[in-house]
Amino acid sequence: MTSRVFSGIQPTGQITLGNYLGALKQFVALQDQADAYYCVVDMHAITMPQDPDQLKERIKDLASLYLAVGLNPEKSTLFVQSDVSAHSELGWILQCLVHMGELSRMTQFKEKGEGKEAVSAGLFTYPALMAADILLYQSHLVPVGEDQKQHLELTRDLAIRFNARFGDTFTIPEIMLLKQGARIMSLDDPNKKMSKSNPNPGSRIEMLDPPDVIRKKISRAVTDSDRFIRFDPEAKPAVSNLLTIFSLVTDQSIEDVVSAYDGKGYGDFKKELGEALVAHLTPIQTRYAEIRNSGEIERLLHLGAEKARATAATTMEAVRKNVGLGS
Ligand code: ATP
Ligand code: LTN
Repeated sequence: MTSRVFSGIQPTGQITLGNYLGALKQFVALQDQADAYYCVVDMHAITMPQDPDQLKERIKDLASLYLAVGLNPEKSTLFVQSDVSAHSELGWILQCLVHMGELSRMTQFKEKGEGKEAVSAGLFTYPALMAADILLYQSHLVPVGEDQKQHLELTRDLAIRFNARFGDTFTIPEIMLLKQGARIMSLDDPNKKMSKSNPNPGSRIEMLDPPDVIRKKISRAVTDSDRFIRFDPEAKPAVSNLLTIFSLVTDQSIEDVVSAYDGKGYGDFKKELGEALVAHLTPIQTRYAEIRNSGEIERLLHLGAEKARATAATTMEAVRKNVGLGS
């Protein structure tokens, strides 16, 4: 049996190099080996306030980027979460299974809610909706960045609990984390993950940044105090992060990159990293512009939603029956 893969990204801002290297790039690699479902998780986006017109555009932006990085709608199922109402339905049922204590321990909730006057209940119960996304498709593998590990562990616990209480219903999913790239750090602070919601745009490379902006952001990225280009995430987190990025966008091992810059300074290294990024991202940006302006995206998402709905319906039938719901 081919394995089933599921993952999702929120349409909440410009997709960063962190999202790409930690998640999107793996999505593309997996589509040849698995039956993959990739979702634009718009219902997750509204756990924080969103402007409706902007959200609509961002959904299409993100779907276009899925295609531009190489996802093929004939191989994978690409769709928007809110087009498949079973996500909300199973999300509710799982909210009735998850414990308040479990949700309180989620670090993403603590980070995103911190210092805010009003935090939505949806932001708190969000992991139940994420579990629903994954379990609806009987997913075996979930490629994500490291920040999602805790949510994946909770998803597994919920699937095990559900199966024990109501009979075998869900496949228990495995997390798929990259050894390298699972946590790309901010360019202005190597102790924080690169994030699309960081108020400082200089902290991240966005997938659609123009070449000069990419070069400038890399030239201004913080480095460590000594002058040596060495991979040591503990002692030299900033340079190690740049080495990881260099290695991933040029498909070289970190050792090869380090030896190529032996005896050279940060200046040369950053300049060439900027060029490597421009070379990697320019073709993606060209494809993105073609796709985004083609008017094809709505049709593709419509087809994707139909297929996703059919798969989700089979799971929901079993869920309703096993829980004892309905007339
Ligand atoms: P925010 O940055 O606003 O907190 P996010 O980028 O973490 O949001 P999503 O857009 O849903 O949220 O993330 C999509 C995927 O990208 C997830 O699998 C997430 O783990 C991964 N990801 C996000 N940031 C990084 C990063 N800095 N390094 C590696 N992977 C990342
Ligand atoms: N929680 C994730 C986004 C997300 C997701 C999913 C990822 C929602 N549903 C299902 C994988 C599988 C985030 O914030 N990055």
